[in-house]
Amino acid sequence: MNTSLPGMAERASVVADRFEPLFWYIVAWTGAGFLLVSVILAYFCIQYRRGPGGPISTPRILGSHRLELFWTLTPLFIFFTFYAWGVWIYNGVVQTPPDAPEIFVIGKQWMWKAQYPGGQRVIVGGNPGNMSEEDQAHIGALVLPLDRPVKVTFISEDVIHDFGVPAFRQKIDVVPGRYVSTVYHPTKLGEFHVFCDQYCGTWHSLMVGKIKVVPADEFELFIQGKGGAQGSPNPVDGSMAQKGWQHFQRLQCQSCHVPNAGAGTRLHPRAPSLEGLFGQTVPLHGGGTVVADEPYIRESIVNPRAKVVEGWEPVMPGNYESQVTPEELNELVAYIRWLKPGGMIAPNDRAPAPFGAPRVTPPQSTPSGSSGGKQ
Ligand code: HEC
Ligand SMILES: [Cu+2]
Repeated sequence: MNTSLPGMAERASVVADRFEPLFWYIVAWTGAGFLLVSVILAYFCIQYRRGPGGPISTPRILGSHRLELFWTLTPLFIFFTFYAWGVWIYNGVVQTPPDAPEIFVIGKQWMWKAQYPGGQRVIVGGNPGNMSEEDQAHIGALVLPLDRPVKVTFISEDVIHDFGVPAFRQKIDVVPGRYVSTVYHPTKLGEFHVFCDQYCGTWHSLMVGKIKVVPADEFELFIQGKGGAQGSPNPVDGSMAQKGWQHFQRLQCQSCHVPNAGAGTRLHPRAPSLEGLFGQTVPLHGGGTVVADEPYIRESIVNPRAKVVEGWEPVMPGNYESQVTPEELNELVAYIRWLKPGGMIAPNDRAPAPFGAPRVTPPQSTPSGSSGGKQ
Protein backbone atom coordinates (compact mmCIF):
# COMPACT_ATOMS: atom_id res chain seq x y z
CA MET A 1 0.00 0.00 0.00
CA ASN A 2 1.74 3.14 -1.12
CA THR A 3 -0.81 5.86 -0.81
CA SER A 4 -2.85 6.81 2.19
CA LEU A 5 -6.62 6.84 2.07
CA PRO A 6 -8.21 10.25 1.56
CA GLY A 7 -8.56 12.07 4.84
CA MET A 8 -5.55 10.40 6.38
CA ALA A 9 -2.34 12.29 6.97
CA GLU A 10 0.33 11.66 4.39
CA ARG A 11 3.10 9.30 5.35
CA ALA A 12 6.50 10.86 5.83
CA SER A 13 8.62 8.56 7.95
CA VAL A 14 9.99 5.04 7.99
CA VAL A 15 7.70 4.20 10.90
CA ALA A 16 4.67 5.52 9.05
CA ASP A 17 5.41 3.21 6.12
CA ARG A 18 5.84 0.25 8.45
CA PHE A 19 2.90 1.04 10.65
CA GLU A 20 0.24 1.62 8.05
CA PRO A 21 0.19 -1.97 6.70
CA LEU A 22 0.00 -3.30 10.26
CA PHE A 23 -2.90 -0.95 10.96
CA TRP A 24 -4.86 -2.24 7.98
CA TYR A 25 -3.89 -5.81 8.78
CA ILE A 26 -5.45 -5.43 12.24
CA VAL A 27 -8.47 -3.67 10.78
CA ALA A 28 -8.92 -6.52 8.28
CA TRP A 29 -8.76 -9.27 10.93
CA THR A 30 -10.98 -7.55 13.45
CA GLY A 31 -13.37 -6.52 10.65
CA ALA A 32 -13.54 -10.13 9.45
CA GLY A 33 -14.18 -11.30 13.01
CA PHE A 34 -16.95 -8.75 13.40
CA LEU A 35 -18.58 -9.83 10.13
CA LEU A 36 -18.33 -13.51 11.00
CA VAL A 37 -19.95 -13.04 14.40
CA SER A 38 -22.68 -10.80 12.95
CA VAL A 39 -23.54 -13.25 10.19
CA ILE A 40 -23.70 -16.21 12.56
CA LEU A 41 -25.74 -14.14 15.00
CA ALA A 42 -28.25 -13.22 12.31
CA TYR A 43 -28.44 -16.80 11.13
CA PHE A 44 -29.07 -18.12 14.65
CA CYS A 45 -31.73 -15.45 15.24
CA ILE A 46 -33.67 -16.73 12.29
CA GLN A 47 -32.95 -20.41 12.64
CA TYR A 48 -33.78 -20.63 16.33
CA ARG A 49 -36.52 -18.03 16.51
CA ARG A 50 -39.56 -18.70 18.62
CA GLY A 51 -42.08 -20.21 16.23
CA PRO A 52 -45.84 -19.63 16.22
CA GLY A 53 -46.41 -22.89 18.04
CA GLY A 54 -44.48 -21.93 21.17
CA PRO A 55 -40.85 -22.84 22.01
CA ILE A 56 -39.40 -25.65 19.94
CA SER A 57 -37.01 -27.92 21.74
CA THR A 58 -33.37 -27.60 20.68
CA PRO A 59 -31.09 -30.61 20.46
CA ARG A 60 -28.81 -31.17 23.48
CA ILE A 61 -25.23 -30.50 22.34
CA LEU A 62 -22.26 -31.35 24.53
CA GLY A 63 -18.88 -29.62 24.35
CA SER A 64 -16.26 -30.39 21.70
CA HIS A 65 -12.64 -30.11 22.73
CA ARG A 66 -11.55 -29.96 19.11
CA LEU A 67 -13.79 -27.02 18.41
CA GLU A 68 -12.73 -25.26 21.61
CA LEU A 69 -9.08 -25.67 20.74
CA PHE A 70 -9.70 -24.42 17.24
CA TRP A 71 -11.38 -21.21 18.24
CA THR A 72 -8.92 -20.55 21.02
CA LEU A 73 -5.69 -21.28 19.20
CA THR A 74 -6.58 -19.71 15.87
CA PRO A 75 -7.21 -16.22 17.27
CA LEU A 76 -4.24 -16.64 19.59
CA PHE A 77 -2.01 -17.29 16.61
CA ILE A 78 -3.47 -14.31 14.75
CA PHE A 79 -3.04 -12.04 17.78
CA PHE A 80 0.58 -13.13 18.06
CA THR A 81 1.18 -11.91 14.52
CA PHE A 82 -0.11 -8.47 15.63
CA TYR A 83 2.28 -8.64 18.53
CA ALA A 84 5.34 -9.72 16.56
CA TRP A 85 4.76 -7.15 13.84
CA GLY A 86 4.20 -4.44 16.46
CA VAL A 87 7.37 -5.33 18.34
CA TRP A 88 9.38 -5.06 15.15
CA ILE A 89 8.03 -1.55 14.52
CA TYR A 90 8.47 -0.56 18.15
CA ASN A 91 12.12 -1.63 18.13
CA GLY A 92 12.75 0.68 15.21
CA VAL A 93 11.37 3.54 17.28
CA VAL A 94 13.27 2.91 20.50
CA GLN A 95 16.63 1.69 19.27
CA THR A 96 18.82 4.64 18.43
CA PRO A 97 21.46 4.29 15.72
CA PRO A 98 24.77 5.30 17.34
CA ASP A 99 25.48 8.24 15.02
CA ALA A 100 22.04 9.82 15.27
CA PRO A 101 22.06 13.46 16.32
CA GLU A 102 20.05 14.11 19.46
CA ILE A 103 17.50 16.86 19.85
CA PHE A 104 15.93 17.75 23.18
CA VAL A 105 12.34 18.86 23.39
CA ILE A 106 10.77 20.27 26.53
CA GLY A 107 6.99 20.32 26.80
CA LYS A 108 5.54 23.20 28.72
CA GLN A 109 2.07 24.66 29.00
CA TRP A 110 1.60 25.44 26.10
CA MET A 111 4.57 25.17 23.81
CA TRP A 112 7.39 22.85 22.79
CA LYS A 113 10.93 24.05 23.34
CA ALA A 114 13.52 22.32 21.18
CA GLN A 115 17.30 22.44 21.68
CA TYR A 116 19.76 21.30 19.05
CA PRO A 117 23.26 19.93 19.56
CA GLY A 118 24.60 23.15 18.02
CA GLY A 119 22.93 25.22 20.72
CA GLN A 120 20.07 26.43 18.57
CA ARG A 121 16.71 26.82 20.18
CA VAL A 122 13.33 26.70 18.53
CA ILE A 123 9.91 27.13 20.07
CA VAL A 124 7.60 24.79 18.21
CA GLY A 125 4.13 26.20 18.23
CA GLY A 126 2.35 27.42 21.29
CA ASN A 127 0.51 30.49 22.38
CA PRO A 128 2.58 33.66 21.82
CA GLY A 129 0.31 35.34 24.36
CA ASN A 130 1.89 33.56 27.27
CA MET A 131 5.49 33.42 26.12
CA SER A 132 8.29 35.73 27.06
CA GLU A 133 9.40 38.07 24.30
CA GLU A 134 12.56 36.04 23.88
CA ASP A 135 10.60 32.84 23.43
CA GLN A 136 8.32 34.51 20.91
CA ALA A 137 11.35 35.42 18.88
CA HIS A 138 12.24 31.75 18.60
CA ILE A 139 8.92 30.50 17.30
CA GLY A 140 9.66 28.20 14.39
CA ALA A 141 9.56 24.67 13.14
CA LEU A 142 11.38 21.63 14.46
CA VAL A 143 13.97 21.07 11.74
CA LEU A 144 14.77 17.44 10.92
CA PRO A 145 17.03 15.93 8.24
CA LEU A 146 15.67 13.89 5.35
CA ASP A 147 16.48 10.16 5.29
CA ARG A 148 18.47 10.29 8.46
CA PRO A 149 17.38 9.00 11.86
CA VAL A 150 17.50 11.48 14.73
CA LYS A 151 16.96 10.76 18.38
CA VAL A 152 14.53 13.10 20.09
CA THR A 153 14.45 13.15 23.87
CA PHE A 154 11.49 14.67 25.63
CA ILE A 155 10.71 15.87 29.10
CA SER A 156 7.91 17.99 30.50
CA GLU A 157 8.25 21.01 32.69
CA ASP A 158 4.76 20.77 34.16
CA VAL A 159 2.01 18.31 33.22
CA ILE A 160 1.80 15.33 30.89
CA HIS A 161 1.89 16.33 27.24
CA ASP A 162 2.15 14.15 24.19
CA PHE A 163 4.18 14.92 21.10
CA GLY A 164 2.08 13.66 18.21
CA VAL A 165 3.13 13.74 14.57
CA PRO A 166 0.37 12.24 12.39
CA ALA A 167 2.50 12.16 9.24
CA PHE A 168 5.11 10.08 11.09
CA ARG A 169 2.41 7.91 12.74
CA GLN A 170 4.28 8.54 15.97
CA LYS A 171 3.24 10.00 19.27
CA ILE A 172 4.98 9.90 22.58
CA ASP A 173 3.86 10.86 26.06
CA VAL A 174 5.99 13.62 27.52
CA VAL A 175 6.09 13.22 31.25
CA PRO A 176 7.37 15.53 33.99
CA GLY A 177 10.52 14.38 35.75
CA ARG A 178 11.43 11.71 33.25
CA TYR A 179 13.25 11.54 29.94
CA VAL A 180 11.57 9.62 27.17
CA SER A 181 13.04 9.32 23.72
CA THR A 182 12.14 8.17 20.28
CA VAL A 183 13.62 8.05 16.81
CA TYR A 184 12.32 10.04 13.89
CA HIS A 185 13.40 8.99 10.44
CA PRO A 186 11.71 11.32 7.92
CA THR A 187 11.33 10.17 4.35
CA LYS A 188 9.76 13.27 2.80
CA LEU A 189 10.72 16.91 2.51
CA GLY A 190 8.19 19.44 3.69
CA GLU A 191 6.28 20.62 6.70
CA PHE A 192 4.23 18.39 8.96
CA HIS A 193 1.89 19.07 11.84
CA VAL A 194 2.76 18.55 15.47
CA PHE A 195 -0.11 18.29 17.94
CA CYS A 196 -0.15 17.94 21.67
CA ASP A 197 -2.09 14.70 21.90
CA GLN A 198 -2.75 14.85 25.61
CA TYR A 199 -5.21 17.33 27.08
CA CYS A 200 -3.00 19.57 29.17
CA GLY A 201 -5.02 22.57 30.25
CA THR A 202 -6.72 25.69 29.00
CA TRP A 203 -4.63 26.40 25.91
CA HIS A 204 -3.95 22.79 24.99
CA SER A 205 -5.51 23.50 21.60
CA LEU A 206 -2.77 26.05 20.88
CA MET A 207 0.00 23.57 21.51
CA VAL A 208 0.38 22.91 17.82
CA GLY A 209 3.41 23.42 15.65
CA LYS A 210 5.34 22.27 12.64
CA ILE A 211 8.12 19.89 11.81
CA LYS A 212 10.19 20.93 8.83
CA VAL A 213 12.16 18.26 7.02
CA VAL A 214 15.15 19.62 5.09
CA PRO A 215 17.87 17.84 3.06
CA ALA A 216 20.47 16.22 5.33
CA ASP A 217 23.31 18.54 4.27
CA GLU A 218 21.17 21.58 4.99
CA PHE A 219 20.40 20.15 8.41
CA GLU A 220 24.11 19.68 9.00
CA LEU A 221 24.75 23.35 8.18
CA PHE A 222 21.82 24.30 10.36
CA ILE A 223 23.14 22.58 13.47
CA GLN A 224 26.58 23.97 12.80
CA GLY A 225 25.00 27.40 12.93
CA LYS A 226 26.04 28.21 9.37
CA GLY A 227 22.85 27.74 7.54
CA GLY A 228 20.95 30.82 8.51
CA ALA A 229 17.57 29.66 9.65
CA GLN A 230 16.09 27.67 6.81
CA GLY A 231 13.93 25.75 9.14
CA SER A 232 12.02 28.46 10.85
CA PRO A 233 10.41 31.78 10.13
CA ASN A 234 12.70 33.42 12.66
CA PRO A 235 16.45 33.19 12.83
CA VAL A 236 17.46 30.52 15.26
CA ASP A 237 19.88 30.91 18.13
CA GLY A 238 23.45 30.08 17.27
CA SER A 239 23.19 30.92 13.60
CA MET A 240 24.91 34.00 12.21
CA ALA A 241 21.58 35.39 11.12
CA GLN A 242 20.21 35.10 14.63
CA LYS A 243 23.19 36.95 16.07
CA GLY A 244 22.82 39.58 13.38
CA TRP A 245 19.22 40.02 14.33
CA GLN A 246 20.28 40.70 17.89
CA HIS A 247 22.72 43.39 16.71
CA PHE A 248 19.98 44.80 14.53
CA GLN A 249 17.84 45.24 17.61
CA ARG A 250 20.64 46.51 19.82
CA LEU A 251 21.63 49.17 17.27
CA GLN A 252 17.96 50.05 16.86
CA CYS A 253 18.04 49.73 13.10
CA GLN A 254 14.34 48.92 13.29
CA SER A 255 13.59 52.46 14.43
CA CYS A 256 13.84 53.32 10.71
CA HIS A 257 13.74 49.97 8.90
CA VAL A 258 10.28 48.65 9.65
CA PRO A 259 8.44 45.64 8.20
CA ASN A 260 6.76 46.46 4.92
CA ALA A 261 3.52 44.62 5.51
CA GLY A 262 1.15 43.55 8.21
CA ALA A 263 0.50 44.98 11.61
CA GLY A 264 3.13 47.34 12.92
CA THR A 265 3.72 48.99 9.57
CA ARG A 266 4.10 52.69 9.88
CA LEU A 267 2.29 54.92 7.50
CA HIS A 268 5.43 56.85 6.65
CA PRO A 269 8.48 54.67 7.18
CA ARG A 270 11.76 56.50 7.41
CA ALA A 271 13.74 53.92 5.49
CA PRO A 272 13.25 51.20 2.89
CA SER A 273 12.17 47.84 4.18
CA LEU A 274 15.02 45.39 4.20
CA GLU A 275 12.78 42.36 3.77
CA GLY A 276 13.63 40.36 0.69
CA LEU A 277 16.34 42.90 -0.21
CA PHE A 278 19.06 40.35 -0.92
CA GLY A 279 19.46 39.74 -4.64
CA GLN A 280 17.15 42.58 -5.64
CA THR A 281 18.12 45.31 -8.07
CA VAL A 282 18.11 48.60 -6.18
CA PRO A 283 17.60 51.92 -8.04
CA LEU A 284 20.07 54.54 -6.82
CA HIS A 285 19.71 58.24 -6.24
CA GLY A 286 21.31 60.08 -9.14
CA GLY A 287 20.69 57.25 -11.60
CA GLY A 288 21.92 53.71 -12.03
CA THR A 289 21.16 50.56 -10.16
CA VAL A 290 23.00 48.09 -8.01
CA VAL A 291 22.33 44.45 -7.19
CA ALA A 292 21.93 43.96 -3.45
CA ASP A 293 24.68 41.46 -2.76
CA GLU A 294 26.73 41.08 0.39
CA PRO A 295 29.32 43.78 -0.44
CA TYR A 296 26.52 46.26 -1.16
CA ILE A 297 24.71 45.48 2.09
CA ARG A 298 27.93 45.82 3.99
CA GLU A 299 28.74 49.12 2.33
CA SER A 300 25.22 50.38 3.00
CA ILE A 301 25.84 49.83 6.71
CA VAL A 302 29.38 51.15 7.09
CA ASN A 303 29.12 53.94 4.54
CA PRO A 304 25.45 54.72 3.92
CA ARG A 305 26.20 57.82 1.85
CA ALA A 306 28.17 55.90 -0.79
CA LYS A 307 25.03 54.65 -2.53
CA VAL A 308 21.74 56.22 -1.56
CA VAL A 309 18.54 54.41 -2.52
CA GLU A 310 16.36 56.34 -4.96
CA GLY A 311 13.49 58.08 -3.21
CA TRP A 312 15.02 58.13 0.27
CA GLU A 313 16.85 60.78 2.23
CA PRO A 314 20.43 60.00 3.24
CA VAL A 315 19.58 60.08 6.94
CA MET A 316 21.09 56.77 7.99
CA PRO A 317 23.79 57.31 10.62
CA GLY A 318 27.29 56.82 9.25
CA ASN A 319 29.03 55.62 12.38
CA TYR A 320 27.89 52.02 12.67
CA GLU A 321 31.27 50.62 11.80
CA SER A 322 32.65 51.95 15.07
CA GLN A 323 29.85 50.26 17.01
CA VAL A 324 30.33 46.71 15.78
CA THR A 325 33.23 44.29 15.45
CA PRO A 326 33.95 42.88 12.00
CA GLU A 327 32.39 39.59 13.11
CA GLU A 328 29.27 41.38 14.21
CA LEU A 329 29.12 43.18 10.90
CA ASN A 330 29.21 39.83 9.11
CA GLU A 331 26.37 38.69 11.29
CA LEU A 332 24.33 41.80 10.50
CA VAL A 333 24.86 41.18 6.80
CA ALA A 334 23.91 37.51 7.29
CA TYR A 335 20.70 38.63 8.95
CA ILE A 336 19.73 41.02 6.16
CA ARG A 337 20.65 38.39 3.62
CA TRP A 338 18.39 35.94 5.43
CA LEU A 339 15.52 38.42 5.85
CA LYS A 340 12.67 37.27 3.65
CA PRO A 341 9.47 39.18 2.95
CA GLY A 342 7.42 39.11 6.12
CA GLY A 343 10.46 38.04 8.15
CA MET A 344 10.59 41.20 10.19
CA ILE A 345 7.04 41.12 11.42
CA ALA A 346 7.15 40.93 15.16
CA PRO A 347 6.29 37.36 16.14
CA ASN A 348 3.35 38.51 18.25
CA ASP A 349 1.89 40.14 15.16
CA ARG A 350 2.44 36.99 13.16
CA ALA A 351 0.24 34.91 15.39
CA PRO A 352 -2.07 37.06 17.43
CA ALA A 353 -3.26 35.41 20.62
CA PRO A 354 -6.92 34.50 20.45
CA PHE A 355 -9.43 36.56 22.33
CA GLY A 356 -9.15 35.98 26.04
CA ALA A 357 -5.79 34.22 25.93
CA PRO A 358 -3.75 34.89 29.05
CA ARG A 359 -0.97 37.39 28.51
CA VAL A 360 2.21 37.40 30.47
CA THR A 361 4.03 40.69 30.26
CA PRO A 362 7.69 39.87 29.78
CA PRO A 363 9.99 41.42 32.37
CA GLN A 364 11.51 44.71 31.22
CA SER A 365 15.11 43.73 30.71
CA THR A 366 16.91 46.90 29.75
CA PRO A 367 15.77 50.49 30.09
CA SER A 368 16.40 51.07 26.40
CA GLY A 369 13.97 48.29 25.64
CA SER A 370 16.38 46.52 23.29
CA SER A 371 15.20 43.03 24.02
CA GLY A 372 17.23 40.03 23.06
CA GLY A 373 20.38 42.12 23.08
CA LYS A 374 22.38 39.48 24.89
CA GLN A 375 25.76 38.73 23.37
C1 HEC B 1 17.81 57.09 10.95
C2 HEC B 1 17.19 56.04 10.17
C3 HEC B 1 18.02 54.80 9.86
C4 HEC B 1 18.63 53.95 10.75
C5 HEC B 1 18.66 54.03 12.27
C6 HEC B 1 19.22 52.90 9.95
N1 HEC B 1 18.99 53.13 8.62
FE1 HEC B 1 19.54 51.93 7.09
N2 HEC B 1 18.80 53.25 5.78
C7 HEC B 1 18.08 54.41 6.10
C8 HEC B 1 17.67 55.07 4.90
C9 HEC B 1 16.86 56.38 4.82
C10 HEC B 1 18.12 54.29 3.82
C11 HEC B 1 17.92 54.56 2.32
C12 HEC B 1 18.87 55.64 1.84
C13 HEC B 1 20.27 55.14 1.77
O1 HEC B 1 20.55 54.27 0.96
O2 HEC B 1 21.09 55.65 2.56
C14 HEC B 1 18.83 53.15 4.41
C15 HEC B 1 19.42 52.11 3.69
C16 HEC B 1 19.91 50.97 4.21
C17 HEC B 1 20.34 49.84 3.45
C18 HEC B 1 20.27 49.72 1.95
C19 HEC B 1 18.81 49.41 1.64
C20 HEC B 1 18.46 49.19 0.19
O3 HEC B 1 17.23 49.09 -0.05
O4 HEC B 1 19.31 49.12 -0.67
C21 HEC B 1 20.74 48.89 4.34
C22 HEC B 1 21.26 47.49 4.03
C23 HEC B 1 20.57 49.44 5.65
N3 HEC B 1 20.05 50.70 5.55
C24 HEC B 1 20.88 48.76 6.83
C25 HEC B 1 20.77 49.34 8.08
C26 HEC B 1 21.23 48.71 9.29
C27 HEC B 1 21.84 47.31 9.38
C28 HEC B 1 20.99 49.59 10.30
C29 HEC B 1 21.33 49.41 11.77
C30 HEC B 1 22.73 49.09 12.02
C31 HEC B 1 20.35 50.75 9.73
N4 HEC B 1 20.25 50.55 8.39
C32 HEC B 1 19.93 51.83 10.48
C33 HEC B 1 17.81 54.87 7.37
C34 HEC B 1 18.27 54.27 8.55
CU1 LIG C 1 0.24 19.78 25.95
